[in-house]
Amino acid sequence: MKSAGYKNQGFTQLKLIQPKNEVEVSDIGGKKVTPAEELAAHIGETAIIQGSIYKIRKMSGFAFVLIRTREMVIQCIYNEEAEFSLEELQEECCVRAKGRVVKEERSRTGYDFVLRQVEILSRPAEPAPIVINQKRVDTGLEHLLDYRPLTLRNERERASFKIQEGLCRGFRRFLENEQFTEIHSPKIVAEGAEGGANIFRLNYFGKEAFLAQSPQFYKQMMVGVFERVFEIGPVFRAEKHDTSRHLNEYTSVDFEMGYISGFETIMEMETAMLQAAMEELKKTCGKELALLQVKLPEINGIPAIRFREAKKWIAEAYGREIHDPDDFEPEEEKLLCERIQKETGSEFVFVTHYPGKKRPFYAMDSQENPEETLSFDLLFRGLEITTGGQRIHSYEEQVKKMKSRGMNIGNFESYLMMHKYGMPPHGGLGLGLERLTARLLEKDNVRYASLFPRDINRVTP
Ligand code: AMO
Repeated sequence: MKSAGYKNQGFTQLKLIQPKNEVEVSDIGGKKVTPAEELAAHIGETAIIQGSIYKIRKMSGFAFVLIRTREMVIQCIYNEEAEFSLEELQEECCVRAKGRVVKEERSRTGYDFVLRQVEILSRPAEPAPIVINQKRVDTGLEHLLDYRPLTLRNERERASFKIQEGLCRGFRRFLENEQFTEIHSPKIVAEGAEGGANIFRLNYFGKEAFLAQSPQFYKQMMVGVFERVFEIGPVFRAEKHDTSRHLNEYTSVDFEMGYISGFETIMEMETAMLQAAMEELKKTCGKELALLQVKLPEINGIPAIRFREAKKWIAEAYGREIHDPDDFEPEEEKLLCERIQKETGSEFVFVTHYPGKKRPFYAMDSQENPEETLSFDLLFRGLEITTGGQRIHSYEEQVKKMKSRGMNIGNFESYLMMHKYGMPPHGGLGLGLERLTARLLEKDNVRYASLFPRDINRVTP
């Protein structure tokens, strides 16, 4: 449809927006901004780039001007070819720059960009209160988080989140390939799925509602619809303790699938999913992995050990007393990983058959030992990153288990609808994205792996 057509209908101000119109770079001529990734193919040519001035380093007779583009930091050279004064530039001002791409082996990208003209698009109102353009942001975690909109601009800081994005892309590609359907479940819910006290309560127009602790109920319901589903989205936990592994809002990577032969099917799927994500990182995040010197784990199968056996094993190997026979202490998770790695070379370990006492009501109990559930956790480099397992699919069995826990069945009518009207044997898992990212980057606090972490003391920025 042409814009003239609109005029005939009596409109005068109506404009037709064309898909992806090229940016008009009026001040410096030329129309097209070349993505940094493509510049290497334009050696010897004139090109236009856009980004923020990351750093200006004056040398004798010339200057290095680093421009932070959406993909990478480009080393630009200010010399006699420039038709503007270096004084016009300041750090964190946003520019479009026209210049020449020249081969330069010593540059990280293999080329330099020799500046000729710049168009200043905006200037900061004040100089940054914290230095962000050194190799690392040299400050403690609290300060790093206080200035997050700024500190994330640091090359290393932002690289962490390109890696996190790469992980999600790897998961998504893998799951799509395995014919999982991506879903988006509600985050305002009428009942908690995971039990425990860590649930946020809402006043929902005078009624009580909650923030979803997980997409558990909904992903199960959707197994009845699509058989295989996944979701990558926010979940909420009112953690009252300030720990290095807990956030009040985190990103949960969930999948759920039907027609499984046991919870082992879920562990096999997760092993393959993690393998695929590591391959995706190698393929698409090479420069970030190199910058942060990330050691990717080798995944050639993941060893599995029963919970009770693992507890005993650690107690004996390290001469420790068992304080809580039904759960791991953080230190035990570390020791187990250490020992497993020594014995098998794997940085991951599945711990299976968790005691029912510590598992939610939807977990299926083991036939051979009803005290245990057909569930597992996955530990990676000393930290639990996943919980998963087989769920109860029979209506009678589910109602019985809920009653035995003193739960009010009436509150769970909509959840139980799927059981009542037929469900296949199914199971799934939830993986904490920040925990996985933090361990991958060998950070000792999950907050480093969250863009804007929420904890008991922090809701800003
Ligand atoms: P669970 O409650 O164990 O299981 O959570 C699954 C995974 O989420 C991560 N995690 C957290 N990460 C950061 N901050 C927190 N406060 C936090 N709490 C949990 C952990 C954990 O392994 N519905 C089940 C999963 C399932 O069975 O499908 C669930 O939510 O990495």
